[in-house]
Amino acid sequence: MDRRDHELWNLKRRITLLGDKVTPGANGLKLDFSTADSLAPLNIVNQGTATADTGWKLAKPYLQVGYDPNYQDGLDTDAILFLDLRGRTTAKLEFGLQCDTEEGWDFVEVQVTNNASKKVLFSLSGKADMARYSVDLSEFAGQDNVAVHVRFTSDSNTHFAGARVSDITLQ
Ligand SMILES: [Ca+2]
Repeated sequence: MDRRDHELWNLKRRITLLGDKVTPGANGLKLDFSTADSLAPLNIVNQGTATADTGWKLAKPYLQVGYDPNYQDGLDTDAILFLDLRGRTTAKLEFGLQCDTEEGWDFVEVQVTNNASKKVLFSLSGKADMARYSVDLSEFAGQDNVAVHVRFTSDSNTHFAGARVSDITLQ
């Protein structure tokens, strides 16, 4: 990554450190956006043209970008879940996602950062009906500072409906 990108990631990591770190219990963690009153413990970080209105927001029953109206160009909006995975030997993220974006240019991604690295573990672009997806986070089990980023980005032109997340679970 280039210098500016690196600086932005460091900035986001500092902001995230101020937020709630979650230690998933024996039953894991479930964020159900049909019943949630807020996005906590998710931390929303907006860059580019993204604002509280145009970035990820709670629009029951979804965590949502766009959809009535369509999303905007130039978005970089990140819903970050900061995890303490010490004491775990495995970890699996699951979520329901509907997507309608400009294929190849506008993306929903799951990126995971820890003290050492940033990895893209899931990427979806184009049109996809609501479906469930899972991402294996076991390589991060046992670690203290694990940040899971559900990130939506759009380029400088052409936009469609957006992205909707129904729930996020960690098991
Ligand atoms: Ca676009």
